[in-house]
Amino acid sequence: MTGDTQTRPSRHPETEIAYDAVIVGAGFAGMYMLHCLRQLGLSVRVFEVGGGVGGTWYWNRYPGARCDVESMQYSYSFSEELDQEWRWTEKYAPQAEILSYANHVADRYDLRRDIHFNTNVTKATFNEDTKRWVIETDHGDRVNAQFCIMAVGCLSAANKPPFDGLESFKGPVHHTGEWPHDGVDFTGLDVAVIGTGSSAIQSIPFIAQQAKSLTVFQRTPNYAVPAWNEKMDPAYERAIKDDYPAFRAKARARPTGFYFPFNMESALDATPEEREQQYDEAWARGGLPFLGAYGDLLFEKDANDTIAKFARAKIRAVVDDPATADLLCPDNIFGCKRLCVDTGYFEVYNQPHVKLVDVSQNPIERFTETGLVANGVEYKVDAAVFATGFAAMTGSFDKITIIGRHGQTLREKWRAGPRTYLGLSTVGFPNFFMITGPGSPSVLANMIPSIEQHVDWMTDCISHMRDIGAATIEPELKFEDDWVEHVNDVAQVSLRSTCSSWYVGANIPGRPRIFMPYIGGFPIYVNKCNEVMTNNLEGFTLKDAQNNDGVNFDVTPRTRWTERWRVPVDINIISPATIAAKRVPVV
Ligand code: N01
Repeated sequence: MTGDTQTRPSRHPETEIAYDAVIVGAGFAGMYMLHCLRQLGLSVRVFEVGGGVGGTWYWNRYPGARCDVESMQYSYSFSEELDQEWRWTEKYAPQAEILSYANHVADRYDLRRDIHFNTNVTKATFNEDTKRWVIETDHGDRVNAQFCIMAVGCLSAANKPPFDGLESFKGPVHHTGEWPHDGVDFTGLDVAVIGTGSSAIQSIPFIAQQAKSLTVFQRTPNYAVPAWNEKMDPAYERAIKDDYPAFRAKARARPTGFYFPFNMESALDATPEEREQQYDEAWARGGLPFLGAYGDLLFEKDANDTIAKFARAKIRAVVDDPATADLLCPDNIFGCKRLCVDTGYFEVYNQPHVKLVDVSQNPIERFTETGLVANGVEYKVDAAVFATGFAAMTGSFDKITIIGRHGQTLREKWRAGPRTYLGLSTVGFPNFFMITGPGSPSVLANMIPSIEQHVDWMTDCISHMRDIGAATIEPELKFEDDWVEHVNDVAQVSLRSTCSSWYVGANIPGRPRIFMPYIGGFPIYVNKCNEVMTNNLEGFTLKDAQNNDGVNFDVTPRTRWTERWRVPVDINIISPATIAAKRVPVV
């Protein structure tokens, strides 16, 4: 399978260098973590497997890739100057512009000098004697650090199904999450796309423009709402920039961490005519906010049925061939899998050179030298695109051998599913932090605020540890167990816990089924983190270098960084009243 082909840097491996912190990954999380730790005066090394900054947006360069959170909200909020100076050109930013933004931030804050690119962290081991992490890379680096911080991304470990015969296929195979930097020219080629998730739905219209023929292999159809993307409206941009902090604050108070209009009424209280009008209006706004048409869509099956029916009718209205339209219509919960946002996706199937193949009943059998076989038919193709997603949330951790206390690996600990305290840390792995780890809102919220909030919390935590002379911090088992239970309990409130999605690890055979992100809403979660901080890091054990706990540690941490995350809760999903009413839009 092709992918990023960067040459390895000609640098000497770093051996036996002691850092205060090592950060794994230089996406938006690793970059901001580096920026903050520098301000504390820490020495930091970042290792990044890619050839540049940007993480997800460095790798996912497939045609049509763009964010489906509005660009005015999908950016760092830590600097008013940065907010004011950067100008987005479209309502929803394309991948290249988001990557330019990441590079702009890296330049502005001179981040690259502490980052080693093209370097894959292979192993991280906690040394119980020195209380330091030893971090090893495929470049021969072996450094140690007090803190090991994982900024590895939630959707970064590509899922490449091991189809029989794949190695015999003569044509190129590209995964959307590892797209070649020089682009791919499909002109005149017969192309197969496997998968119909967000990446497929964004890329298929572009691939269809070039390919001689395009065959899409669909295991599960997906709902998609039009983006109605447009050039940035300068008046809208001005209005937000006139008081960006107030706009950011409004967004943080929402369960999703981004702002959009929504209606808290029940879909079931409306007449069919009222519902139709409401859905028409929400559809006209487009994108993820469509789910805000009513408050109970993700909580009441009967309510969800009404929006699912509306969305299916939209598909049938676009797709000319009724049999193809039938195949494209999902019959599962609307928004149960991550909702897709499209531009001209369903229309593609009206083009004579595009064909949809249903592999829901019988999986793709095998690849041959010249194509692939499904339902007993060989489809001859020149190139294949795997839009097959990711080993979500935990896949990037699994790729590294992470060894905590008593030689326990993280893989072993998480064999039955990830266990964390607040998605920030995990028992048995002292001084090991995860930015947007499983058990935090992460993928259910706006990623960049989720990242910033975690980084700010960690920065206050590390600053506090230095103030009081603590050598290690580790969560306590009871608190971790309670948090895992709470994450599960809250998930049960939502219809999202009921379907086979990557949220529960169901997209890849053999993965444990557990709802991984925290669905209770961003502000509730943020306030919980703040409470833990001000309650003297409740649920964590801090120890000094002699392994004593509790000595001189009874000092309330300062909250210099987390201060900006004291947010009101606009909607509270986890109060008993909300659970009873089951009403909250969560996208
Ligand atoms: O991956 P996916 P993605 N045989 O897992 C199919 C974010 N994102 O890269 O549904 C045949 O959603 C699989 O089938 P099934 C966003 O959070 C955001 O598209 O498992 N098919 C599915 O159709 C998104 O949710 C943006 O039955 C196989 C597809 O491959 C997440 O990333 C853009 C198969 C994978 O879909 C992941 O999206 C892009 C097999 N063996 C992504 N294995 C935006 O911001 C898998 N499939 C807009």
